Amino acid sequence: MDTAETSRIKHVEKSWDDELQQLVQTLPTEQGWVSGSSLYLYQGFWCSPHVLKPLISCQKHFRASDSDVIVASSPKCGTTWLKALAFSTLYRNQFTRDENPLLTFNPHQLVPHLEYYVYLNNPCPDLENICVYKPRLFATHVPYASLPTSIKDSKCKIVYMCRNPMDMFISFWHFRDKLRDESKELLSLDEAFDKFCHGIYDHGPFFDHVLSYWKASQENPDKVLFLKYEDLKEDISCEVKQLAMFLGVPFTEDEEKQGVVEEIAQVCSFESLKELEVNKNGSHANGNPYKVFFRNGKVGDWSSCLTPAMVERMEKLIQEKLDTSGLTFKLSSETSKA
Ligand code: PAP
Repeated sequence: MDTAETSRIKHVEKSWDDELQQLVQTLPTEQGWVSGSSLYLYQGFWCSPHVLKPLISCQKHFRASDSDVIVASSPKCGTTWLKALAFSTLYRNQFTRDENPLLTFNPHQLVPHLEYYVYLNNPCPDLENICVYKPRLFATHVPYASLPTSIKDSKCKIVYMCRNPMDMFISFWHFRDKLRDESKELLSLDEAFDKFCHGIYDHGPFFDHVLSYWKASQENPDKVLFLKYEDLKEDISCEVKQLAMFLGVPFTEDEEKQGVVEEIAQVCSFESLKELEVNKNGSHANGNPYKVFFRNGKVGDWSSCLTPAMVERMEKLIQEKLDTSGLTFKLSSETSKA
């Protein structure tokens, strides 16, 4: 790159940083769950300052193509699982069972996150190089309304994964705890729960996030597939078949007879991913160990952590927020509540 080009890029980056600084000053802010951290309310959802820049870069520059697949989720709703399943289903004919890259790479390496990875340090990343397999598969935590316009306007497909808010909350609190710097303190479960109920956590409010994709899936079921963590736990084969059908790569009769669906379910299961060397001892480029993405992977874990008062508060919120939406959550492996 010549000197003129280098200085042009520096100039663009400087003016972009200035623009961002100005924007940040106009955004409502709240303290995050870890001491010294803050969250900004951007386009109606809360996000950490380090995500704002790549997120806005992505909104400005990402051009979806019709064949792209986007896996979307609110954090801790089963993103890792969905990435593994989408990857293994979509590309199953591009490698043999024993050569599935999932056996040696973490799902987050294989399905890059748009705002946490692809646009993290570069407003114009080389997408073709980042996506080794085709069609391209990306992930995002952004609510539907804030997706880059081309994702909404193109024919690309979106698969959304949600999870009941009580398990999601507990999972998020533990995740924050495991990743925090030892010198920082995490809010108590009580305090964090209160913030969560007010929607204040990365990519919250929870109900706005979930409902944004729920409505999109109802309006356009060919574009947005809405999956629930609890349903996958209950009948993974049925959900994997639905996923494959939605992505336009249905399993053939032969594949079904050969047990390909069950193989995919097995390789992507919590138990098998958790035991892989990469997920036990590997870590992300930012230093975060991959093992933090595999805690216990259960439905109903909240029941041993939340007080009856917390449960009552959340049940009321669920009723109030989901109201007539038609969306329901399974809160444990036995009962189903709206
Ligand atoms: P992310 O949104 O930050 O990428 P995400 O993968 O959604 O994280 O959340 C991790 C949760 O999914 C953990 O839940 P837990 O804390 O309640 O245990 C993790 O255990 C669970 N998880 C990860 N992989 C799987 C899997 N293959 N099957 C089921 N659950 C899984």
